[in-house]
Amino acid sequence: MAPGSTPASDAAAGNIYYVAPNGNDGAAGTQAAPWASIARAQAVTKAGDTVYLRGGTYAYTRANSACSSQTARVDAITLNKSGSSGNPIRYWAHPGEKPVFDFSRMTDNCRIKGFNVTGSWIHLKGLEVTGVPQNNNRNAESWGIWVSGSNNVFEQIDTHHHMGTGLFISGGGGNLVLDSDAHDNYDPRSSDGPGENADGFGSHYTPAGRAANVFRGCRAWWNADDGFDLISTYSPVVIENSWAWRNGYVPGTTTPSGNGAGFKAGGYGGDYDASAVKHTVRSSVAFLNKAAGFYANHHPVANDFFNNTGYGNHPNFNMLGIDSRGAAVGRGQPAQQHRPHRNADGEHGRHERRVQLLEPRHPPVELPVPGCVHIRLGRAPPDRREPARAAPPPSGDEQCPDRPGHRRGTALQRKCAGSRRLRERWKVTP
Ligand SMILES: [Ca+2]
Ligand SMILES: [Ca+2]
Repeated sequence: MAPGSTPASDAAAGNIYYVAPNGNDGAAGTQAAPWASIARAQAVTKAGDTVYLRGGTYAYTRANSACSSQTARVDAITLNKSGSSGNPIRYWAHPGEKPVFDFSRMTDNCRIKGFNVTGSWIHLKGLEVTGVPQNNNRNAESWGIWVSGSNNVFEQIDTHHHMGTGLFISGGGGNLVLDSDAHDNYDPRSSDGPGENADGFGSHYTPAGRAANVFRGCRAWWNADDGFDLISTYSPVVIENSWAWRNGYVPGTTTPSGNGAGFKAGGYGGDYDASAVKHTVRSSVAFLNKAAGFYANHHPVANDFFNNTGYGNHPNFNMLGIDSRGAAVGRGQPAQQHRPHRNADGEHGRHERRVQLLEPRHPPVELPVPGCVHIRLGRAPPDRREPARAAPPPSGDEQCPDRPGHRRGTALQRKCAGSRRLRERWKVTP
């Protein structure tokens, strides 16, 4: 198919191009003759165009510019061409395929951004992003995906095993992070100490008056610092229908590492800031995080924490705020929060929550709403040096409210299929 032709079945109005690991940047960018790099695609695309990334690994060994010092910042990929409202530039996984951007062999001796998204109205979908390193110990962290543009969409992104935060919004507003995962991020060479800055998702430094950045349907686990972190930002952030667990540990272990909050919703480094805005965390779940599940982090105004569930965190909810004199003060009462019950003997009883932790997402890829979430620890208490245990397969009588458009039988069939894979991955004995 030649660039410029648009199949009637495709929603995109603009041109369609192709990039593949075995492509050639001197080629035509067609399905039959794809380009090799996303950079080559960006040079041609304009608002409304779609670039399909074929499955396979796109391995990077050096940034697109040189380090000017050991503390300079360089990018493997810079997305600086913007789409427009209603006509984003789309960089999408080819349907049914998994493009993997592997930055683990980059050797640049300074701070590295895997993707640096400075443009706006860009839509990334279905990409796996992994392995951004720290190649010296003079910086706080590197970053998997850095976002300073606005009105971008990051959908079905799997960002993991970076020496820094998985997806870091810095200054942009109106971005949507949708149905995405950030996990196993750990910054062992951080100048602040090992593990101190590798969050799953972050939103920081956005000036006042911008549209909210939104995280919806996202999962953050086994990040060395926090699952979600909203410190030092001046426009609101909304986190909803999202999960955070096992943050604050060296990935894959229960060795303590960084701060370890599940959802760290605001704050300004412990200082009172009169420009603070209200953030919202709702319909979300935090469990087995090293520190608080839901944490206000000295925020100067009361955030909205609605309809959240905390289990096995330390503590589940910490609404620590700060007043104008700098004194510690409780900021707001979380509404409709839930802490699963324990029986008197300490065993986790019938009201415990059970989660299919790492069940692959299925179309549609939204996470279950909390009314359908069940956390179960298995027989191992959370402080043993072994991974969190996924739940055994659902019993036949498990009651989960159906989402609109879903039949219960179909949902349960998926859960049972997923739990077999979980047992292998987590060595769960039913
Ligand atoms: Ca930290
Ligand atoms: Ca953090």
